[in-house]
Amino acid sequence: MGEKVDLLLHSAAELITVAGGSARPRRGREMADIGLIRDGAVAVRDGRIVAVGPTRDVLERVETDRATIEIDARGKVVLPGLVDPHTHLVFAGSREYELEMKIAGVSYLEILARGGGILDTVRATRAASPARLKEVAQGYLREMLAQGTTTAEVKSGYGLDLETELKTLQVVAELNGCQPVELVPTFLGAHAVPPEYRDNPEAYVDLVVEEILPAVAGRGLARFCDVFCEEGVFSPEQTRRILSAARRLGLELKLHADEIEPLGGAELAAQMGATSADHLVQISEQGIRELANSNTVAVLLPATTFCLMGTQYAPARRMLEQGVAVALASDFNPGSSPVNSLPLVMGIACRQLKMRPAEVVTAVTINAAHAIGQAYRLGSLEPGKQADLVVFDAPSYQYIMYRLGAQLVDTVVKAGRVVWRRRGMDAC
Ligand code: IZC
Ligand code: ZN
Repeated sequence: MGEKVDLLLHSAAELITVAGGSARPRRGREMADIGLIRDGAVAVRDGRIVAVGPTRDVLERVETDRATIEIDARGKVVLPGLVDPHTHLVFAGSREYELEMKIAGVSYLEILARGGGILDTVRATRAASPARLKEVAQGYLREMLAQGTTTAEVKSGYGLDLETELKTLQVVAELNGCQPVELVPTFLGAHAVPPEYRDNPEAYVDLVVEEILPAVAGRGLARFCDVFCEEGVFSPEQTRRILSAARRLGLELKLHADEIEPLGGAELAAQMGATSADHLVQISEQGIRELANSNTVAVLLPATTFCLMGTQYAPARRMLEQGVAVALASDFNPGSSPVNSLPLVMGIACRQLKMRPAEVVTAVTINAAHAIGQAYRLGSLEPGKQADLVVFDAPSYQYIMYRLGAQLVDTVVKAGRVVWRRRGMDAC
């Protein structure tokens, strides 16, 4: 007699398990190892995976009844639920006018220096009610779920004062559980210097370290602390000070590193034992070596370079050759990446980072889960893990990246429940 199951997905043309990478992130050559099973099946009970394998084997081991939900994935590809390890999801307003400015050649940092960019979103976010912020974020989360994202990291950082940073992280906490996408919160109070502190940025760093961080940590509102370490934003010294304070308060570390100017952010992240170093477009050879010898995951954000109309992308191939563990994320935010579709990011990663489709799959599943400290329970299809999976209407996993911009997601399962299904079009 087999085990009784609640959900049985079977007959997938390709079942991509990405199994075997839960203890440490995959790096170098291991990133192409995605555990492909043809004619694959997954069985789920109480939200967890109980069996994975060829359909024939799984059917022999489990028992179904009328209450079992069956997903026939014939002709389709199944991936672990996609994990987006870097987003700025909670904000008010939008910045489509920056598109015109970028076309006219105005740079991202120039827009910020003029008091626009992040600071424009800060004004709108401070003025928005928590209910409004929640409603707006929920709309974006629906779009993300429909593209296969089942877990996302979310940063604060459009408050830049105690009240609005807490308001933002409270909204993240409320969104967790009232909709299907699981959220992991990060405090990014050091995202920009707010206008009130324009003439004395060091006093804003004092405020973050002495007041805002302790309030966030004390309320258990964030797992990670991040800093935008960039020319004209926060220096490596200020970054080190903020992250050291965060670590003393029990938060884990992340870093916006070497995005526009090479400031040694990758080295700083590796030396401080950060969970991830993100962006890395301008990473140095030394930074690559230090990341390769650390447990820090490199989170690359190629949709951002694309949206900023950059000509230089992060040196992903060099990083992979040197043994860096690479993940990919959307960087969803109203300025540099209004993109929240991971399949689009995956397609850009193939073309601009020259990552192979199998490496890309690892980068948005198990390595992305490592980048937010969730690999022990998410990011692969293995017995014991939470049953988060996405069914793509695609004949092979490479097809997902090949069909740039297409909507191929057929079904999304979160913790064993079907949470999204594609509706058909009325045929003529
Ligand atoms: O709103 O521009 N890079 N932070 C660092 C951002 C982009 C978000 C924004
Ligand atoms: Zn970011």
